[in-house]
Amino acid sequence: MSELVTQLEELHTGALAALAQTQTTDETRAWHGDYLGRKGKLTTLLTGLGQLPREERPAVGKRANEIKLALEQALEERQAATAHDEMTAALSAEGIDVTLPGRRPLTGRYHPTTTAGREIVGIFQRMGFYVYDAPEVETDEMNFGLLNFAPGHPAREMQDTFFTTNPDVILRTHTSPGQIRAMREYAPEPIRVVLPGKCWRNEDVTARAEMMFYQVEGLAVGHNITFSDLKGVLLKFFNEMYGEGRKIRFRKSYFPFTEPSVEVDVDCVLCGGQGCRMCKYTGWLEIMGAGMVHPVVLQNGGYDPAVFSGWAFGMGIERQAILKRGIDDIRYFYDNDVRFLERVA
Ligand code: FA5
Repeated sequence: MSELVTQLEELHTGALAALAQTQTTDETRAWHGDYLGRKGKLTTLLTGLGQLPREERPAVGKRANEIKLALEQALEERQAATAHDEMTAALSAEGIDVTLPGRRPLTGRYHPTTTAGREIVGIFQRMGFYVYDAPEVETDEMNFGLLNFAPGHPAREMQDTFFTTNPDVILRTHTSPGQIRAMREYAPEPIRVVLPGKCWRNEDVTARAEMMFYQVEGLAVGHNITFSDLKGVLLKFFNEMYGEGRKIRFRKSYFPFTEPSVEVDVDCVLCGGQGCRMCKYTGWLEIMGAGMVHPVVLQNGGYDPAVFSGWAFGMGIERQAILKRGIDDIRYFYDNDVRFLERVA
């Protein structure tokens, strides 16, 4: 028997013993490199085959092949065993304890502006108003001209405007242009609509004013619509929104698109009318502008002012949410601080 065969047999035994020691897939891979790889012990040993006498080579070669196959087979079995052990260990480490209480999945919630907006719109819907959607990007004509703001009239400066690169196209500064759109769609039928939506004003941001905010516009046009209907509808609204017994007051005001015009205030719910930062120490919160639709605006909407009359109002949605939930600063609404959104929603 040649020396090489003895070495092969020793390698076989040694390799099997080493393989039995492996515990992990990584270790079996390393073992493969040590014995069967291109620079492994078996390959190295077999380079001696060429030095053997010609007649011995076939038998030794055959035995070498058998050993190689046997080692490959043993490796396959060992790898299957270690993979199984590893899987079992991983499963038991990550084991599911079905008796543990479940984890509550995170769910979204409505933004306080959405909640307040829906609440406001819902109250008016129950009084028979339809919801009318109008665009957020408007023409200067719709936002101002048709609402009776004369060109260059100082009233335009009441609402600092964001312009687009086309000076005739602006971000609407209030929901009132929707009045014209709704009237033009329905005239000469009587209408009762509310128009909720986003508005922009190029203003200094303070505790009471944002650059982007939401309004709800209200509009009623018909044959015998009076100022006292407006008062009745708004009283009903405030009692539904803030509970019976709320105090409101009308102050005379000016809007180019209403005549007469009023500012509607509610007693401050934060301080109960005592005076605080929110109400600028007056005890009253300014909630909305309102008034009888100006005859020129009725006409621009397609109604004959000799036959039809109407009133309109516009209120800030955030201001309602502030009142209802005792928030003292409008800037929280769009800061996107989740702690605020979770607390108030
Ligand atoms: C108007 O915007 C009128 N279009 C309202 C109106 C409609 C009058 C129909 C008559 C008839 P005013 O600028 O006052 O009016 O705004 C109405 C309300 O929007 C305010 O009372 C306030 O609640 C809200 N608001 C106005 N500017 C801001 C702002 N920068 N940030 C937050 N809310 C605002």
